[in-house]
Amino acid sequence: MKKNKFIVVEGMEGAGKTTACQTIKKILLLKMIKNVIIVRQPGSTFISEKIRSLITSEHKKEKLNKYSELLLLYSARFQLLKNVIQPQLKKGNWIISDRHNLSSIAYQGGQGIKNSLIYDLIKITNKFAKPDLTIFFDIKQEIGLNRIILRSKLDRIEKKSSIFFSKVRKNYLKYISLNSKKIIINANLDLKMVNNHLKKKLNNWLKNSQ
Ligand code: T5A
Repeated sequence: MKKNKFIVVEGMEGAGKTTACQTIKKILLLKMIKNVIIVRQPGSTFISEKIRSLITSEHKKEKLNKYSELLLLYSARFQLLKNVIQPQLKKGNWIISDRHNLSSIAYQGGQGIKNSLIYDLIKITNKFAKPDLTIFFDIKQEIGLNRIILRSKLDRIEKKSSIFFSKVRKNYLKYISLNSKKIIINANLDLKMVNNHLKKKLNNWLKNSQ
């Protein structure tokens, strides 16, 4: 098996991505894969975390323009790819990333930004590292949002309209179907079922991946 892999976890708010990143790490550990680093996007470097708080916070004095938001997200992504993901993969470590390019296609695409612009930025990210696998946690928006409401206060993006989130889900479903290196998990189910499905599908992928 290849020494390192770049695994991306994707899905809407409350789909269980952060929970799944820890579960994936445990599944890999059972296969004696111990050198695994979890990162989140936007975030996981000093500068990227500053950008994350800019993106997720409410700004009463000034509205964040959708193009500024896109470029901020990609600034955070380039910092993470150049300073963490690429060097760690070179060292032979595994990366699990909580979100990546597909989030931008889904969310920024959902705000009306043309895919051609996002794809130009994706081309640059691919020079640093390309995902070996994307695990998509598919959830109905109302179930995901309810989980988030139970947990904490909603952030700037989570407060957006249900029309926006239906566009996000539509984009996710369209673009994940075009990805040949994927696993799809029904994230509407209870955590035990989700974990069972994840374990089965990931072990199968590990068995077959070179
Ligand atoms: N964004 C991000 C963009 O617009 N474009 C981009 O390119 C990128 C990278 C921040 C925001 O940035 C936007 C999207 C986001 O709005 P984030 O913090 O990663 O990104 O986003 P969230 O999806 O909001 O993260 P959450 O932590 O809220 O959701 P998760 O990680 O999917 O869910 P998780 O694991 O934290 O679980 C949420 C709650 O549900 C429970 C958990 O215990 C937890 O309490 N839970 C379950 N409950 C019942 N059944 C299950 N199966 C459950 N699984 C988890």
